[in-house]
Amino acid sequence: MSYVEAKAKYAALGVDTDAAIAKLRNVPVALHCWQGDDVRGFDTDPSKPLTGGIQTTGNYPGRARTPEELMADLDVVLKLCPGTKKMNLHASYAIFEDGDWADRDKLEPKHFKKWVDFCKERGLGCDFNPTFFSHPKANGLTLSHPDPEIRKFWIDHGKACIRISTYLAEELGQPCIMNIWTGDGFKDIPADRMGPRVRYKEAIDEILSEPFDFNKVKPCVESKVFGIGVEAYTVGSAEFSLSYAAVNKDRCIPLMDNGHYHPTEVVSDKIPALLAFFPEIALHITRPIRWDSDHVVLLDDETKELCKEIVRCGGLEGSVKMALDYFDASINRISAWTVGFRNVQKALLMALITPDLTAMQNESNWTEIMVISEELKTMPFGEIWNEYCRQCGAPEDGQWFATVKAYEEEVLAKRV
Ligand code: RNT
Ligand code: ZN
Repeated sequence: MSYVEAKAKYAALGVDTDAAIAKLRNVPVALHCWQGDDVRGFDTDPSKPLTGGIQTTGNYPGRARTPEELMADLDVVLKLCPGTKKMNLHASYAIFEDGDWADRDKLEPKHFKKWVDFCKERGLGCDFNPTFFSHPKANGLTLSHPDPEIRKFWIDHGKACIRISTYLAEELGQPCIMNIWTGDGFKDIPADRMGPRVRYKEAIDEILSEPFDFNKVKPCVESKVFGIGVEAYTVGSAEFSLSYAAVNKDRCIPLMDNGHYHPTEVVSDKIPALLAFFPEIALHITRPIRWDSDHVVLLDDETKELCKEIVRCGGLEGSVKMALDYFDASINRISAWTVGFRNVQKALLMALITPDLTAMQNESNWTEIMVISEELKTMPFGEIWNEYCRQCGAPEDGQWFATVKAYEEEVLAKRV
């Protein structure tokens, strides 16, 4: 079947596929730099393990070890993915010139100049994240630490990151979403649950007292249910983070990561709940398996439902800031990046060409909603997707993996 035939089938359902394609092409989705090097970054000893409540597993060959390698890998991914991409960096990806190393509390915009050049050359915006993990001072607690000196170190890191985010936004002419996530928590039952949360709240207040323009820098607070090694208690729980964002709406937005909830909760349902109260929300799109395992995003039911809610709730108009967040070290990392990014694009496109059945719902016509929803599953979506890829100058399905294999042979396999 050709695109023209597929388009006619959707038109019969009242759907304009050309308009859907045109719309999706301009919606930014942030591509996380950390899939390429297993979240290691460049500012600490690469032989040290990742700490702070997140973990990568696997040792597939070809991990990027330097900024040059990571950028080269990103270039492959950017070419293989349709749509508007935006970079997403962690502070730990600072690039230091010889002898110029700075600790996290002393990071400056200049340490991200090479990333700005990278983004400018490719017409990308850039999001940013302070890195409150994988550091000698990140031992269990950071922003909620009882020791005021450690707390101050991390508050200063957060403030430095606001300045860097302003730099990124101004240089690249697009808002920078700056996400605050810490793995602060305890392995076992705490004696005091309140103290760390009050300290965490005050520490975020201090970070956000650093001057910034909320139109340029969008600080977020990301919640979590638990992490490996901190199973009993998470300082930045769902209630904590959502409440923080709610009472600081003028300078902060909530971020939901769909790996950070109890396994029967779904972020798709939480999107309209939050948008009833917040003009803007942010998402980390991932795939949890039993826990926050950060597997590559698939085109599975929840990814589709999540994207359906984003589209239905008007999120593509800017109220939902989308970012990927996963890291699989057990498979080819370029492929992991590409599969996940393409799947989010697929799910968004699928949502855009799904007829709006609101009127049927309002008439309690659940019978027809079911019939149409089920029959949509056998519509020729692949043709619409391939047309989208063609219009974006990206490879269609079936046409990109050979590039990854060749790159693995020529480049990744030589990284030993
Ligand atoms: C960890 C959080 C956090 C990180 C990244 C690297 O559970 O999801 O967003 O994955 O910041
Ligand atoms: Zn996340």
